Amino acid sequence: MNPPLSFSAEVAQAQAGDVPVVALESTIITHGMPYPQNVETARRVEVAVRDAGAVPATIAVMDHTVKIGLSAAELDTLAQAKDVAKLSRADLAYCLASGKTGATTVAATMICAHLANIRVFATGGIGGVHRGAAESFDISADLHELAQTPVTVVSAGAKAILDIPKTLEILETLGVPVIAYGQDELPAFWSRTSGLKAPMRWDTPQAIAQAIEMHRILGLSGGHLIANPIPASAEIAAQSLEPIIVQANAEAETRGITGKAVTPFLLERIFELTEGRSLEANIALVLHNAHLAAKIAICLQQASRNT
Ligand code: PSU
Ligand code: MN
Repeated sequence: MNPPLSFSAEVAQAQAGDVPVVALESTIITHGMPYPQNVETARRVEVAVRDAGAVPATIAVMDHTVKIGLSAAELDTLAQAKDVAKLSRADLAYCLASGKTGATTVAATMICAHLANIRVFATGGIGGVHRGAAESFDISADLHELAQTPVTVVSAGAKAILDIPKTLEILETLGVPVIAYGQDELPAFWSRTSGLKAPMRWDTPQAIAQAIEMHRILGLSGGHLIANPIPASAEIAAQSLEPIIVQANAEAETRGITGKAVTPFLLERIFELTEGRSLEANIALVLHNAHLAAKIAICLQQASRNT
């Protein structure tokens, strides 16, 4: 039996015609942003991918099927649905077998994208090592997925709510190439700076595509993490955000929030504490990542034609 994938007409047509496809996750819709901004953003991200010359495939689990590309109606239903499961590697088969609706995190989206033959994926920020992980052991499964599944994830760096130095250490241990786009410093999601030098840097989508292709030719497992700095016009200065992040993390601890609930809780509290500014920045950076992901997907297709 083949994996239960169902392709939207747009994605099926793109793949048949050799048009590059960019995967998009759905946890950002169900657990990362409030309604209606979540569905508005999801639509705009799809448009950004098309405008850059590729085809978007938003991925989610519905009715015992992995949807590779959602219809407008499916996207709308998902964005308003309550009790959608947040799916990582561990939950994917369970959700499919049960027939429940599930939104895919970075890890699960990578798995589904790979099954669907999609090599590039755009999101906001990946999960990573949480602050206080020495006690809580809270390290996102996204990091291990990057080590084993050959999909390039275009993000705005690791979220500033995380322990970014430890996140980089784990990525290094796991052998995941982390590439900053167009600058030396690793960006930190809402801001362009993190105070940390990125392990690698490239300045064009062509160069990124060539490196990805070489990784594949060498037979190396896993994906790439591309860290694309948020546009300067949309950034929130790291210093102004830091006290809010500290407060949100402290509240999560006091309230005993653990596991999958941590990241959604922190994002929501930061949204409230910044009076919506964090959401505006989040939307700007996802759109920006969608554009770069489409450009990389186009170059990757050209690069693999030549090898
Ligand atoms: N980036 C965002 N918003 C989000 C997420 C990422 O801008 O909601 C989601 C992604 O789906 C990511 C997940 O994979 O948060 C990480 O969750 P955890 O920390 O529980 O692994
Ligand atoms: Mn976690």
